[in-house]
Parts: sequence; C-alpha cells; structure tokens
Amino acid sequence: MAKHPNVAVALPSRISREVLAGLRKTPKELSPVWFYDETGSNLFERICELPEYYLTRTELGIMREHAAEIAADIGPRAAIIEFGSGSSLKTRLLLDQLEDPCAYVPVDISREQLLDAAGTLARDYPALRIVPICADFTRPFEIPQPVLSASRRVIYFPGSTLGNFEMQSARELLVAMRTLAQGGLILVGIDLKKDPKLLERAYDDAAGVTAQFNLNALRHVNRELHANFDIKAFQHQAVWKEELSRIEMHLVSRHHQSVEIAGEHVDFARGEHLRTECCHKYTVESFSELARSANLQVARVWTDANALFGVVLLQNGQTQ
Ligand code: AVJ
Repeated sequence: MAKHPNVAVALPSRISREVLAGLRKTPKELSPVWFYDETGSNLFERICELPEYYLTRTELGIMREHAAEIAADIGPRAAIIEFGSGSSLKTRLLLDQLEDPCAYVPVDISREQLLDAAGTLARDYPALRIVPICADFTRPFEIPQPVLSASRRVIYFPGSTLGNFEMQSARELLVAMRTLAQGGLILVGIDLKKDPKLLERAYDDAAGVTAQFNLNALRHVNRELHANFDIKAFQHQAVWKEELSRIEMHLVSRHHQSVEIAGEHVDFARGEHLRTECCHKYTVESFSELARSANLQVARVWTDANALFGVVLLQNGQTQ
C-alpha cells in the first residue's frame, strides 16, 4: 500500500473499521492476512524450514512421490487454477508431470509475489501459458480466455490454507471452487489431525520464529493503520481446541494496556487473548463430510507414511 500513495488515502478507513470490529469482539480477533507483509512472508518461509513445522516438507514429499499419479488422474490439456499461489513450488512438481497443460492461472492477492513467481515459472516453462490473476480468491474473479479452451479445469489449493477458514466459510469456498471448476477437479492440501503435542510444537517452535511471525502482525497493523501496539507487551501462544479440531494462534496481553488504532482506543486486560489465526485439522472422514456438504466427493487421497498430511482430489458430487 505504501507504494501506491493514491490508493492509501481511500483504503485505510474500511480496513481500519474491519480491524477495529475484530478487536471489539469478545474474544478479540485479527485476520491472519496481517501476517503477510514482506517481513511476515520471509518469516513464513523460515517457518516452512523449521524441524517442528512438518506441513510444507510433508506436502512436498507427497507431491514428489505421487505427482505422476495425480497428473494421470487429471489427464491432458488441463488448465490449473491455483488459489493463493505464493511461490508456486508445489505446482512445479505437478506441472512437471502433466500432459500438455493448457494454462496455469496463479491467483494471489500479493501482486509482487504473484508476478515474481509467474516470471520465474515462465522462464522454466516456456511452452506453458501463464496467466496470473491478482485477486482475493474468496471473491469472484474473471476467468481468462486460455482457460475457456481447456479440456478440464483443475483448482489447486495446496498448503492447508483451507484449514484457516471456519467450517461455513470453508464450505462456501469449496462450493465456489466447484462452480469455477465446471465439472472439473479440485486438488487440495489438508493437514491431518494428530497428537496435539506435535501440533503445539509446530505452531510454537523452539527457535521462536512462529512467535515472531505472530507478533509481526501487530507491527504490520502499526505501520498500515497508524496504531501503537507495544510488541513487547504481547506473548505468542498456540492453543489446541479439541472440540473444534483446530490449533489457534493467540497473542496474550502481558499487562493492562490501551492501544490506539486509527485514532480510536482499544483496551486489553492483563492476560487477555487476541486470536490471530485458526488452523483446522481434519481426518479423511471429517474432510470427506465437509466436501459432501459442498456437493463434492473425494476421488482419491494421497498421504505420507505417517499420515501427517493429505493431498485430496475432489470431484463433483453429481457425477457419480
Ligand atoms: C499458511 C495457513 C497453512 O496454518 O499452518 C504457520 C500458517 N501459521 N504457522 C498454517 C502458519 C503459523 C499456515 N498456513
């Protein structure tokens, strides 16, 4: 936003209203989108390499081992539409195996990362038509021409990002993907339910990188919304909620304090929690149930030897 001074004037009021609304809820919440400024994106890359954070490495392992099978299920001349494409690393493993893919459409809200990744990919896959779309994938966006001629659309949603959505929003997103796929397929990465101790470690690592990542959301808000969060006055905490099958990222206020955001004040009691993220963990059964409720059915599941993570292929529930 800082790079577009002409829009910076119009945007903050809506955004700060959203942030303030979250901070006035009980319990307080802040959207995980605040993690991802430049520092946050770099911290997330460091998280992906932590020994405790098994997710990225496990999903990459599954893709490495099974991409040929996945590509065979997808078939020739498919258009791959990726939600929240980021660095497109996992996509390469898929693209390497696909027969004559018709187009690759990365959809990401972060323009810089999107164009960077698309540029690098274009150099490595000169024959592939790459059509980046800078958009929020939770809202409708326009479908580019090359996709229209594809024999099949595949929505790719790796990284267990779906897990960040509450049940109802996850269902809505799956419905939107089903509609966009037009009878095609959805390939989604989901983190599987496991020993809460392993999850707590994955989200509260010994080196404290996840703590920095979580606290950085406050720095981001400070910068964008003229807020004055005292970063040292909050403590990172990962909280497992068994009944909701999710691990939550919290920031706990170390003492009573008042924070100013866009000219307004928000009070934090000593020990009060601010929730910054929910990461839902599924069983294959619970995820199949969610898919069914979106009129989708599980065609196939690939997992690692320890069943830590799943890559799931979904098809339209009405085709069978
Ligand atoms: C990028 C949303 C998949 O939920 O594991 C990592 C983000 N949060 N450590 C996740 C995250 C804390 C991550 N996702």
